Amino acid sequence: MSIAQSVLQGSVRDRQIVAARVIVTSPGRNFVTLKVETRSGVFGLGDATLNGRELAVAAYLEHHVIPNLIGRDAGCIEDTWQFLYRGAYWRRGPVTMTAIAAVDVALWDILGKMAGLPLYRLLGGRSREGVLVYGHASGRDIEEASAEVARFVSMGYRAVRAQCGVPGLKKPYGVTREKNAYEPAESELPAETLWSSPAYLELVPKLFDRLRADHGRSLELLHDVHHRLAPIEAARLARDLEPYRLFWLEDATPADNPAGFELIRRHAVTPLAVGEVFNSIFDCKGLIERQLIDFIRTSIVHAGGVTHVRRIADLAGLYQVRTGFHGATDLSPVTMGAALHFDTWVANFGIQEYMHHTEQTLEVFPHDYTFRDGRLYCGESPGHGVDIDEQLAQRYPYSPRQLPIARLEDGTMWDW
Ligand code: KDG
Ligand code: MG
Repeated sequence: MSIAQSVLQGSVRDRQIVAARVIVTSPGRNFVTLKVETRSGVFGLGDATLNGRELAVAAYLEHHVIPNLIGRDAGCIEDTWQFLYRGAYWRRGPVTMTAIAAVDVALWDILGKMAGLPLYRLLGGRSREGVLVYGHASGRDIEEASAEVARFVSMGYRAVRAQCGVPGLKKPYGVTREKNAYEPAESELPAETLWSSPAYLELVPKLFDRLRADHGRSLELLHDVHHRLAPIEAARLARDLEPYRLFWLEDATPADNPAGFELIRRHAVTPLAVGEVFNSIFDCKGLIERQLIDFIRTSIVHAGGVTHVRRIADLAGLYQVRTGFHGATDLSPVTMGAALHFDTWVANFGIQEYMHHTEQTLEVFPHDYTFRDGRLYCGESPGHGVDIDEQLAQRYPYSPRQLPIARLEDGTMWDW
């Protein structure tokens, strides 16, 4: 009997989890991967990377999750999710939900491989051919940022996020020296950056005025504030940017207090995206139900995997809020693979963030997704279509890195 036949005929013995391991590797940047193995020899991979806090998730998996997995039926994805979430007295939080996501995605991968079906078909099948993605253009000044946008357009991108240096500020968020490579977690202890909301608020409308003049009206343009503004400042920026028709303005103010977004909505019709740091449907619920946002960015890796993010997307769909998953390079190719299957299926898809992983990263994680004409296409291999070369992974030992912090000129701590 083939593996696929045995699954369809319900061979619990074949599906039993016999081993699970955490693989930490740093091919260009740090990644944590969970490998779950079944008695039949079929294995699944889940991403467990939480930038700057990698070993916290690895330890949670090794000490508190893996011992519970051994002997379980890999096919009981929902029950395993509920066991890890409801069964734990201490719930939620980025570390726990990233660990649960790693297990969940690995189990969906196993199910796909055993059934001989790509993940998007298990979810309900194709809703679109390719997945619209946005790339990251950044420049030290407006001139350079516009030239970078042009470079992305020439590569086929239909949507580009644009960030730009702020005069007088060293290292503002999102501005990189190396083309295509964005990695803010660059030192063992957090680097200090300077922030000034007034200088930034003066600059950003000028940036988008120039981008529309240089690149026309049809290109989709996005911008990430990275939680730096107070609600009333965010409202002003969203209003000032209205003439430039942004696809979205991201993380305009911290979402700890969702009511802050009411102030933005009262003053502007610029679409808002929020949620890359969320890890539960309860973080999203108020913003979605009160229609305070237009795109939800919560990612599969940081919010409990396919099983939980599917519930978030369904809730969002009721309010015409669309998905726009986080896709920075600190989410491994395993997350990108799973996200692309999800994006290919989900009814209320909006856009997918896509930053290029380095060649080193891509060699360690062989994958079957491809980029063409501004869209990513998931492959047809069973599961999520991303593997890990464990031998190669061993050549890149963990290298501790933390994300930067931001301070105002007078030394006051700020949101980075
Ligand atoms: O680890 C932090 C990064 O993922 C974050 O800074 C990237 O804001 C980000 C984005 O929109 O991709
Ligand atoms: Mg962001």
